[in-house]
Amino acid sequence: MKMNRILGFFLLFVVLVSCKNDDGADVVTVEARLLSEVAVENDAEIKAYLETHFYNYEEFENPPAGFNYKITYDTIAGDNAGKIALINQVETKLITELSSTFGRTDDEEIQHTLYYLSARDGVGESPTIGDNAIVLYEGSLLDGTLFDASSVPSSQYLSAFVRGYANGIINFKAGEGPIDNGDGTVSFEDYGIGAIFMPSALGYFDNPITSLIPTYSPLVFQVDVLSFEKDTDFDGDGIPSILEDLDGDGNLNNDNTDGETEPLGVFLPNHNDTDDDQDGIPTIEEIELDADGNFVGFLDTDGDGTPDHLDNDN
Ligand SMILES: [Ca+2]
Ligand SMILES: [Ca+2]
Ligand SMILES: [Ca+2]
Ligand SMILES: [Ca+2]
Repeated sequence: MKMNRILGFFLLFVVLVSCKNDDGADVVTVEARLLSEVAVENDAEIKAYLETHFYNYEEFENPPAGFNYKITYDTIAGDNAGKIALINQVETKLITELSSTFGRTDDEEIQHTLYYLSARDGVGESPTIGDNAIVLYEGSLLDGTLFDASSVPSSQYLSAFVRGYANGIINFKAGEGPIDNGDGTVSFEDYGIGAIFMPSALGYFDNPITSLIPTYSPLVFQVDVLSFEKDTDFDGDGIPSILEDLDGDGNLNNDNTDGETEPLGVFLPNHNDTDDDQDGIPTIEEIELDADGNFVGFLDTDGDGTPDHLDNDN
């Protein structure tokens, strides 16, 4: 239930489109489908799409004059019968999701496949799941219905977004920039461009952010990873967010050292908590920083193996 709350919080955090209530007083009911059942169905749907579609890889290989570097898709048929299918160009990553994330009590733990496509490699590094990334994005359904798009570069703390999106972006490389154009504008060059195909459990599952997305729907995102803030410290406690993933599973939202003692209704995972052990001493005062305030390392004053900022009896 606690995870559901935090997911709710983060979903609110990422609402980038206007949500309208349905007109009238009709009661909308959502069928509570099993995570395991939806996972199989979504994966089959994504695979069928990837097997029967290609993207404009020839344009990315030899960009025509004025090419806009947008990924477009078409069906493999007719004149395009010889194109290389997306399924042969994507990479995959397995991500386990729990039904309890969605408030379910059936204790399902299901592995999902995330598919991602790099259309253009960036010249920079890749962000981690704990970083702020500066991106342009477009979200759509497999049938091409666009449900959200950025109009200007957007700074996004990746761990505040749905897992499929964040876990896709970290595979792409940023470019160079921001480059000051001297006229009050900045630009980015040679950044990574890619696409992400995700099952609904790595997206919005039974609680879409807009009525344009059907419940339990797979999602497709196109992203331009312009830049990122290396070693982002989201809660400002002196520790780069990525180092607050205690179990190292690539999910920052399931590490909450003081979860048992946080006040009712509060669930602050360590990357979003300025006093991680709730001993009243801010984390930033329980770690080692250099003279400029940069993170140096953890302290373990009583030598019990638990660092001071996670040790409430120290
Ligand atoms: Ca974790
Ligand atoms: Ca906490
Ligand atoms: Ca923290
Ligand atoms: Ca503390």
